[in-house]
Amino acid sequence: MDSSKPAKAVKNAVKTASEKIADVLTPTVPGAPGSAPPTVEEPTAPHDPLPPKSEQGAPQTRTPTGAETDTPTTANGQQGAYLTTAQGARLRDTDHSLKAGSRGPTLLQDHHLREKITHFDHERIPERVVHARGAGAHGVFTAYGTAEGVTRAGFLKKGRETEVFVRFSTVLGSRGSADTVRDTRGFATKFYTDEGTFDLVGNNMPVFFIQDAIKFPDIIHAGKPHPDREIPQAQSAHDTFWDFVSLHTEAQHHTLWNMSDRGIPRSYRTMEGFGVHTFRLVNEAGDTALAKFHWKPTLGVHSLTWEEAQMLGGMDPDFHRRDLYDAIEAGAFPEWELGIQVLPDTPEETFDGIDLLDPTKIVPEELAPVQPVGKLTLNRTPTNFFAETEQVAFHVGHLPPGIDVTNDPLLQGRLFSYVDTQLTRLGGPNFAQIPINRPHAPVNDMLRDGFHQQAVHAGVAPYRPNSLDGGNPFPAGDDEHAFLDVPVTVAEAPKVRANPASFDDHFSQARLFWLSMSPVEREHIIRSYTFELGKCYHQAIKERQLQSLANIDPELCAQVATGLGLPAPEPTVPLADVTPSPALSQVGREWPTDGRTIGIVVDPDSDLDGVHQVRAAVFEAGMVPLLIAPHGGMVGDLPVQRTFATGRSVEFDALLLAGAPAPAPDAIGARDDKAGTTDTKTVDPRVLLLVEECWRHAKAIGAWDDGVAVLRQARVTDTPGVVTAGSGAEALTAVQGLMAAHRVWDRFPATVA
Ligand code: HDE
Repeated sequence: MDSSKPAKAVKNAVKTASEKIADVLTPTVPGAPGSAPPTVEEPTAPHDPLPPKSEQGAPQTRTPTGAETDTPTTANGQQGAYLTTAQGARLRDTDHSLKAGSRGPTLLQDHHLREKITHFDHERIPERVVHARGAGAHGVFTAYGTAEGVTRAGFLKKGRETEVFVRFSTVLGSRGSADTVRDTRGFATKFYTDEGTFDLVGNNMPVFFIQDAIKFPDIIHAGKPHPDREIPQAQSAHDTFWDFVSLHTEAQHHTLWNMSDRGIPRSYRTMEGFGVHTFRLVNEAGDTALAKFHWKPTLGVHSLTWEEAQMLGGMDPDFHRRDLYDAIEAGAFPEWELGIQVLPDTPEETFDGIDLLDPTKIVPEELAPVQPVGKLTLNRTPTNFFAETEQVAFHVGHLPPGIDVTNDPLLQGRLFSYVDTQLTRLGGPNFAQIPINRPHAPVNDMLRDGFHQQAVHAGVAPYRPNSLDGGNPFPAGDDEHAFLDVPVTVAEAPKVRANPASFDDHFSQARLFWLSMSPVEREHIIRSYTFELGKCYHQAIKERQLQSLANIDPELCAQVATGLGLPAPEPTVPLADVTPSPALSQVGREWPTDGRTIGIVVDPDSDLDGVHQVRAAVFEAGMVPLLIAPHGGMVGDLPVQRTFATGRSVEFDALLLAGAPAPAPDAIGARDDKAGTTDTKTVDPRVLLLVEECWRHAKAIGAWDDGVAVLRQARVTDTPGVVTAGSGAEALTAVQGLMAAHRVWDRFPATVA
């Protein structure tokens, strides 16, 4: 099979970048539902289903056993112009049940009613026990060829393009929970390689709470809502979480990552991803190496502020999925480089004293550089959430030849869990035949029958050895790209329930992480611990966690203790003498601003020509302008996206002010709480609130013309990151320059060194 074919199909299915740019200059902002604008009157002329939106993709139309079909992906969707039953019989009415007279009763013979309601009654499937809340996208992975020396995996050969599906997720929350909660994020990638599917099921943090899979139910039970009241939803700021992590101190390193800005990403597009475990690579010659996988986002790693995250939980609980879909629709395709840290495969399975089987440990990049091996581009949104994002089934055991597992005891347990969970979640053993899960390699297993079997297997001998089916299927060797279970020597040892002694070090790498943070990142960590522990009811739990903080760093402990009103304990272990890893810090560099959102405040008296130019320039820069005005509809000939009533600062990465709108008619507390009182204000109070919040969240703010008066009234002129300019173009240039650093960090000097 031509391995590059799937990727070509991806390319054909999406618009080229220049077509996208032409689109956005039209100009439109992303997010409108449906592929054609609706009419006011209900349509009555029959026609075929509308096509999907231009940025939407769908799983290839492969057969259940992996064969290409050359059928358009829309063939999996509804067909024809007329309403039918599930069996294809056309229907003339779906608005009334069949009754004995118009006043009833309803007749049991109404098979259409029963089919419709019965199917509806069974529309839900169990949500994932963890990572229930997620969003996915299709894309393509292009290999650089730089991994060819260490792995025989075909999809990593130079220039090879492989279709992928990625699902991002939070861990703790239910399927309907908010995107922006403080939590670890899942980053699971399905590579449809022509040697079998490879799933890299990772997180946005490189370490895990536990070292042994047998503790997974414990940590998840502790993090999920309390079993009696079922609160709180999707968060760790509660007693059971802190009870567990303060007792099970191997969780401290991961907990510190969660308390850092990594726990509240700005976007899925600005997250790193990590395979977490050490994997074993094997090359053509049979040589092995140990490796850790990393995803590096082109846009850099960026986070929300804690207040933004909390506000977004209410204002826009779908913030991250909306951001992902909007960015793809706007042509700002999210990109990551896949990198590997290659480590010698020694019998000790350690590197520079770090136990590579311990998933609570990282290997600092300064010790083993991350070598880029390919690029991932997400370029299509799903056509149907349930069919694709909900039904996609990842498994750490989906491995291509050239990549194998290690004895990491967490990974070993996962190898069991991921198939097991799908049996309940997807209703039987044939989940690999669901379109999003179908491999892009020929499937010739001897698995048969079961619920929802979609393959029509021929032959009489699904067993080996056989002669009745001519001996088929045949075992493959190295020449036929067979998967290789690397013949690692297992030392003779007694059966024990125990960890190696090296797993006992629970604090040194947590300290390494703390010491690698910039001052502002440390401030954020202090406030997270203080907030989360402040939400716990029991003092014993807070005291116990403070002890762990003392063992990580006395200053961190002292600052959190002050916030909690408790004494700071002394360390009970010697503080580790570690070398910081600057690569762990998120701040201090500049990154592209593609796909970022700029709010522009306008009113009919603003410099509308200037706004026109700025709006076009924002689109041209690959960002999204959202006009915020006193009322909906149009201001001049400009379409309004948000009003002072519907918009909120947290939606924007930066703010531009083109005018100083007087209080609008709805700027009264009774109509809009945000307005409060207008008694003393000449500018609409919602605009002042916008400025205040953007300022508080260290966002770049620019104004020109009448907009400058707003800055004065908000008392933020002459503060860092607030620009007054002679024109809209000038204001935008300055603001975009500031956005490259993500936030105006020097607006709030840190108090800790
Ligand atoms: Fe998972 N995990 N996990 N996990 N995990 C699942 O599989 C499990 C672990 C991760 O978007 C489940 O299909 C056990 C580490 C992601 O569909 C389940 C253990 C890491 C996703 C499961 C772990 C992860 C899952 C739930 C300890 C980071 C979402 C539904 C041994 C490296 C995938 C499902 C998606 C999902 C079990 C530990 C990442 C129950 C038993 C470590 C990103 O099988």
